[in-house]
Amino acid sequence: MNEDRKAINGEPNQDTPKMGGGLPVVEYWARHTLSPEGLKLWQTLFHKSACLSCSWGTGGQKGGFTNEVGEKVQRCMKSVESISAEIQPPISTQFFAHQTITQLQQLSSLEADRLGRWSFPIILRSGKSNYEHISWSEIYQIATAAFQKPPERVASYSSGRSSNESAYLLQLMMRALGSNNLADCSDLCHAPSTFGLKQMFGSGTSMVSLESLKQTDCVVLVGANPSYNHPRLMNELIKLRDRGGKVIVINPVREIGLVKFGSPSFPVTSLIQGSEIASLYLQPIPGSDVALFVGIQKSLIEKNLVDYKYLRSHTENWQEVIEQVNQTTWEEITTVCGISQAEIETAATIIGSSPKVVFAWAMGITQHENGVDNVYSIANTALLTGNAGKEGAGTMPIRGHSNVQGFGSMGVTVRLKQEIQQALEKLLDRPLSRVQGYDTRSLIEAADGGEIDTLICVGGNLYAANPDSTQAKRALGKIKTIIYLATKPNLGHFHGLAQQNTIIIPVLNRFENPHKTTTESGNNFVRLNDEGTTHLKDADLISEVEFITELAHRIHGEYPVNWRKLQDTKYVRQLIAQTIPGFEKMANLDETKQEFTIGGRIFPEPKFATSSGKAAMFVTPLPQLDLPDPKAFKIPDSKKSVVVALMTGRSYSQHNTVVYKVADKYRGIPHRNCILMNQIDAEMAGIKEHQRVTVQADAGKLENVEVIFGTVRQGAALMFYPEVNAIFKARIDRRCGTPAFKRVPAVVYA
Ligand SMILES: Nc1nc2c(c(=O)[nH]1)N[C@H]1C(S)=C(S)[C@@H](COP(=O)(O)OP(=O)(O)OC[C@H]3O[C@@H](n4cnc5c(=O)[nH]c(N)nc54)[C@H](O)[C@@H]3O)O[C@H]1N2
Ligand SMILES: Nc1nc2c(c(=O)[nH]1)N[C@H]1C(S)=C(S)[C@@H](COP(=O)(O)OP(=O)(O)OC[C@H]3O[C@@H](n4cnc5c(=O)[nH]c(N)nc54)[C@H](O)[C@@H]3O)O[C@H]1N2
Ligand code: SF4
Ligand SMILES: [Mo]
Repeated sequence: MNEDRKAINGEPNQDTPKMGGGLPVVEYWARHTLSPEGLKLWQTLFHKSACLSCSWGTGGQKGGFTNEVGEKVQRCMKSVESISAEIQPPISTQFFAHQTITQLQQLSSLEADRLGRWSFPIILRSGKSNYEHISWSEIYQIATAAFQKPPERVASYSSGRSSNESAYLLQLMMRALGSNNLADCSDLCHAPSTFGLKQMFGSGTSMVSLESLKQTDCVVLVGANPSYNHPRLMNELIKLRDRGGKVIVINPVREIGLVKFGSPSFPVTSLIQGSEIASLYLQPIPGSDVALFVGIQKSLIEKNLVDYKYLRSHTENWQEVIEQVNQTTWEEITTVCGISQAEIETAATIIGSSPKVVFAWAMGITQHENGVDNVYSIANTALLTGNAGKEGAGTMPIRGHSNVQGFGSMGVTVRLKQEIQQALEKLLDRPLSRVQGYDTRSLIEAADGGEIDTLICVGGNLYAANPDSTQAKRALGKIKTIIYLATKPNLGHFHGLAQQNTIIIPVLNRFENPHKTTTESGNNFVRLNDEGTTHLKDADLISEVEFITELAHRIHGEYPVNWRKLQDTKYVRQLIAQTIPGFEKMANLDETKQEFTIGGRIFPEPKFATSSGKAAMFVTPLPQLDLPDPKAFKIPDSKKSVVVALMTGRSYSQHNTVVYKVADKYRGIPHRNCILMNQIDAEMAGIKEHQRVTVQADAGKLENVEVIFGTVRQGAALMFYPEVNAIFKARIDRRCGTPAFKRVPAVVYA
């Protein structure tokens, strides 16, 4: 890299380690597993259930350390991190008598999580300043009354840590009411992938199984940082490089763990000296991935690396896509994405000459106003090179929560598959409501407009996960009753308060439930989780399944099922097998214990789940990525400032809205209130490293933010959520409602 390019792409600060992973990971493991909590931690790691943390999925019936292809693998330290949080002591019954809601609102995300586990049900009544204990009978009384409202005025939100069984029951309860308001965290996450892939292939999930990934020659990793968020995927990348394959990373930030990673799974060859991950690292402008992929397509055409025979036999609309690419000039492409033609050509050569290529992506692709186009452009590239419908190749959205994909499969979605709709109509013996349900963003808007009376949240943190925290708080404050089912306290429980009654139901987690449950990984693998016990011995907890079925029984009686019988989750699995296509094996999973890959999603040949069997291709317009002038932010003319495309995402030690540690050591960021910037941008605004600045967007500003220089491309910057959600409004991809969390126009000034 010449000096100019180096500066444009940013240089590492002196606190950045030389590689991701490495010994600190092992130290973390050792510290926790050898600590007083160690015994419980080990027991949980060995428990036959899927890891709580990410969608990669580890554990299940074959044991806590086995993956779906039977390999003995490490549970990464993120798994330990998430278990440690769950095995905290209970919050004492006296705690809330002494803590007013105003005091609780002062807590940071980390402090809220550290309060301990929810261990008895509580309520905050309107006009009261403290949460107080509430009896189960009163809970059901309030909740039942709250659901006796017009179906359009009741809603649910969910987060993908719960089980398939609770997801299925939740949607059945809501749809039996006539409500389609099933908002889910996936609306803020991979909805563009689900939407885009469904249009193209007839199936909205990854088409690459773990086995298939092991056959690939090249992974194109776009807008994802698995060294933080899916650590075991790193092992697959290391093995790929070891067998001579290539990894192309596309990310405005040069993430150290994607450059070099020391994996504890390979103590001799990788842990200490690190393994090289990226063969090629491209740092485009945030939000410009369509341009980059159109560039790759253009180069593939020019180098005659397009598989026309494949296009003719297995795709539709390919001519239009090629036509658009031909009409787009190199100048347009390189201006929009900020990557040189030569670098794009290098990427195209690698992709076009690798026999089998997997295209994997996460939030850097989906969380944009053109998130669906981003997905189309990646999948178009796969199709142009014949890389879909064969082993070792295909499109692979890297999903988020450990069971978020299961929630979608179970029908917790505002875009229900027709086959499920029909099966549910048969079960309910009447048509489902045709009123369009609220996804997460439209739920917030509807609540803000006073159109929601009752909300049930099965996990998650609706308040802190959304953009514009002031709006989220106001909107939730107009809902009359909110019922939160949760394992641990979070910001939402203290800021996302209802107008009349806010109820918190303490629930058992995946390894504590008295019954078996199932979860689905991002690789379409369904795992069976054994029953377990909780360390919260004197607590008054309930399983999600028991609460939802009990509530549904009170709302619906025995319609359309005997809800209480479903407290034995075996019967829920039988219902799932009957009504959800691809899940037939659920019917006797309890007997067979045969975990399985869902049918109809992995395509071994280029015959897709569309009506024609061909993949549909879509033209992807290049985005307009101008940033506003500093004047647009109405800061005094005298202030020197710089406008950046602010990416918001995860630090090394957090799980979504829950912060475990303040520092992000692999990016050299010492605490939460920092902005990672390119040195050239900062200097243009007269800002020095470690100086304190204001970062302002269209909904507010954060002050006293410390500037950290790092390997982020010029014009872009990075901050952490949930804190940063205070300052910007939601701009969404209209097709699926996902906010542009990864491109927030913001001004930085001292
Ligand atoms: N430990 C841990 N694991 C997790 C989570 C967690 O919080 N902690 N969260 C889970 C969930 S719900 C999810 S969705 C996933 C999230 O996993 P990721 O998607 O990996 O996480 P993010 O931090 O949101 O963003 C990923 C990357 O996108 C890059 N990026 C930003 N903008 C752009 C862009 O315009 N183009 C490109 N190409 N790249 C861009 C960022 O630099 C960053 O490296 O992880 C899951 N796993
Ligand atoms: N600015 C910005 N905002 C973002 C994102 C971003 O990248 N940038 N990412 C978005 C994404 S990808 C997502 S997925 C959302 C995440 O949004 P959510 O899924 O709504 O939020 P989480 O922080 O994962 O929710 C954590 C809470 O879930 C509860 N919980 C944990 N386990 C269980 C369980 O087993 N059962 C129940 N009932 N509750 C449980 C605990 O109380 C915990 O505090 O945030 C989105 N918001
Ligand atoms: S990669 Fe994900 S599923 Fe596997 S152990 Fe780590 S956090 Fe758990
Ligand atoms: Mo997510």
